[in-house]
Amino acid sequence: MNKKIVTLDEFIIKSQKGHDDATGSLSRLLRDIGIASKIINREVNKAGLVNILGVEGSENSTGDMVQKLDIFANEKIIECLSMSGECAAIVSEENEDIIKLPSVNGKKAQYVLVMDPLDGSSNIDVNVSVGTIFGIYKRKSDASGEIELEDCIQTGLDLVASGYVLYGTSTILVYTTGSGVNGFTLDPSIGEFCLSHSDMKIPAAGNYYSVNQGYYLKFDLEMRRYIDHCSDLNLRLRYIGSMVSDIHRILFQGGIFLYPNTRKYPHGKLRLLYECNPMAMIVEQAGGKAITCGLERILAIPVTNIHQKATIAIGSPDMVDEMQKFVERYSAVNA
Ligand code: P6P
Repeated sequence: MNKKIVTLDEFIIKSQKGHDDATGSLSRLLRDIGIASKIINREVNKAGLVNILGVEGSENSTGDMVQKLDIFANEKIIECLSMSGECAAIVSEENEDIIKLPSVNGKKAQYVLVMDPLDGSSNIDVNVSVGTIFGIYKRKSDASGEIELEDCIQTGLDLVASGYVLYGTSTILVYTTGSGVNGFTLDPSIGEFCLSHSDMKIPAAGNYYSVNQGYYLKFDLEMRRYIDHCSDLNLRLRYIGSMVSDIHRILFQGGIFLYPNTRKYPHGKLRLLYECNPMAMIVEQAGGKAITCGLERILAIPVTNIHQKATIAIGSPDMVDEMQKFVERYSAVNA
């Protein structure tokens, strides 16, 4: 007998039933993200055909060259979330400033979305998987007033939901609202994200480590010693330069992903608010760990500006613990 299909919409509504105070706003917001992801998926899958490849030429707020698909993804998510009125503001890697969304039918939107609309976009032209990363906060200020910076620069511990969409050999949406992690694979034949991975748990350890080995000589001593240790253990190096893809593998098969500080990126390259925090919430909810290379818990780091950077070591708990021991042993700070 065929297993019952549980769509993302059904799952979201069923999950909401567990929360008496739920008004349905968060559910509608999550469904809006699902809709935007399907539209982005359609374009990502035909990027090579409709000449939306190629570098737009402009630089985004983080100084990266912008791909046209980045802009498309950014605009689609903003458009979808503007229609339902559940989101009061958006922080995006593609926008220097906070995007304030107009009220819809007088609704007082309770939520703020932080996102990297298309992470790993430098891979688009070579047909390597890319992803959307998102986090959702409940605004702190009164919903009848203007959005304030404090609504957007909350720590990761205040996230009410986080997720990512990986546009790969199949398209999968993985998210958590703080009660476990579930994965939904897009079935193009019915245009629905269908529950494919229930209550995901990361293995305690794995055979993969993921780091840009090209920067090895630019890493601090403690990171080089830990990377040497991974190599001594004959772990497999897998790094495709797309954070969502690299961490997705580790979530499923175990391992550790590292983006340490280098001379070029003294505070790390990845963004705390809309890359590190959402991925850290997901991995922690799946039983993993996420810390900086300075051993701070990612989710607890105070956020002072919306494009703040952080170093990160994220993945299987036993492997993050072992990396921590190397930092404690070899770090100049502890010397
Ligand atoms: P590097 C993609 O540009 C990204 O933001 C992440 O998806 C990825 O993990 C990282 O940067 C790759 O950076 O310096 O190794 O090319």
